[in-house]
Amino acid sequence: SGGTLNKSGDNPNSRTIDVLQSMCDYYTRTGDQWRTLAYRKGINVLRRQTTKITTEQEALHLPNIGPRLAAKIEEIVTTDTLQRLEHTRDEPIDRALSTFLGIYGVGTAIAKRWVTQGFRTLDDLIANADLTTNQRIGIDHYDDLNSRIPRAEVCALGAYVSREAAKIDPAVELLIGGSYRRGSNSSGDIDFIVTKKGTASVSGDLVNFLEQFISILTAKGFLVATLAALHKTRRPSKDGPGSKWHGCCVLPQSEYAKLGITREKPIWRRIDFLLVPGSEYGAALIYFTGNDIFNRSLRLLASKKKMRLNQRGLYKKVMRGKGRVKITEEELVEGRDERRIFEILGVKWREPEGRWC
Ligand code: DCP
Ligand code: MG
Ligand code: MN
Repeated sequence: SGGTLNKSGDNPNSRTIDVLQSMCDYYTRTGDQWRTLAYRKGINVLRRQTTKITTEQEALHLPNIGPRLAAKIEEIVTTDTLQRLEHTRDEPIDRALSTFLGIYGVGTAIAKRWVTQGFRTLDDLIANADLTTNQRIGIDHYDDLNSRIPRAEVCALGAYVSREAAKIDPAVELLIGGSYRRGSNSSGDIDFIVTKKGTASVSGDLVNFLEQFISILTAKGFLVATLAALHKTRRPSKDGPGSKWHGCCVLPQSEYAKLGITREKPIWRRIDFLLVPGSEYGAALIYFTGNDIFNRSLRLLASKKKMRLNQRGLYKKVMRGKGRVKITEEELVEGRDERRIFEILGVKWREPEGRWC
């Protein structure tokens, strides 16, 4: 299966996918889990098509696409939109929810609370809501943070960051995971996996590196906001979120110029760093490459095989203990090697480009 087909944008069904995705987002907001799932499945099937699906009949022949979705696909192709979707635009509460969910870090609970409190617009929030620092950043840079980053810009950001990293510690390796590694032609953010060969923990070299790196990149004006600060003293745990830093960055004008783009005002981009010891690199690669649905199905498969997969490794449950005292413990099976984790799980290797669900 050719991975390039998955890049939304150069897919012949990209307009259909976009409209269905908006409809899917609507059903997610209204809490309609059944329709949300049906749309997600349908979208993923369309993503894999190499030709444009134009009629209800053609759509019906595809797996996971029922009569209702098939009719919607034809409606999108012939009218360029969906009546049902247009109707949602007249629902002020849904419009408000949709706007609020676009604020970084805001989930359904907060968005719904604001709606209940009578807020409908970002200006309402700025004027009257109790906002955290991050929510304020998310509102002040709403348009920037809601625009996708073109692949070429992700590349440029990656090159800049790697160049600066090498000046501090050339043995530190940076790789861009997330949708970029899956081959997407645009990304919501830039996900850096930061590792160093021979490390079994992030404390020491890796944490020291990132601490220094953040302060240098901030001084240079590349990093412009911190959304989740680096926890240096986090106790190591099997499930812990790991050492990460979340924030915003701007590509220097000179780097934009190299791309042939002139910008009066630099665009704020979301950037994440995840610190990973060499011993956990494979598991972290799987987790941070995603997508989230693919990760969920791998974890489910692991649990069916009496194992557990998380971003640190693949574990198996073992029974220990003498006499009547039985203790179930977890033993690391594999953490370092991405391919080995697939093998042990009994899953055929999938290139990152194929990991869309
Ligand atoms: N991830 C996950 N479960 C979550 C959040 C993230 O498994 N709830 C994993 C899978 C994601 C990866 O982390 O692919 C990176 O998270 P992002 O939110 O950055 O998602 P993507 O990079 O996949 O998409 P986008 O282009 O929107 O950033
Ligand atoms: Mg991402
Ligand atoms: Mn991310």
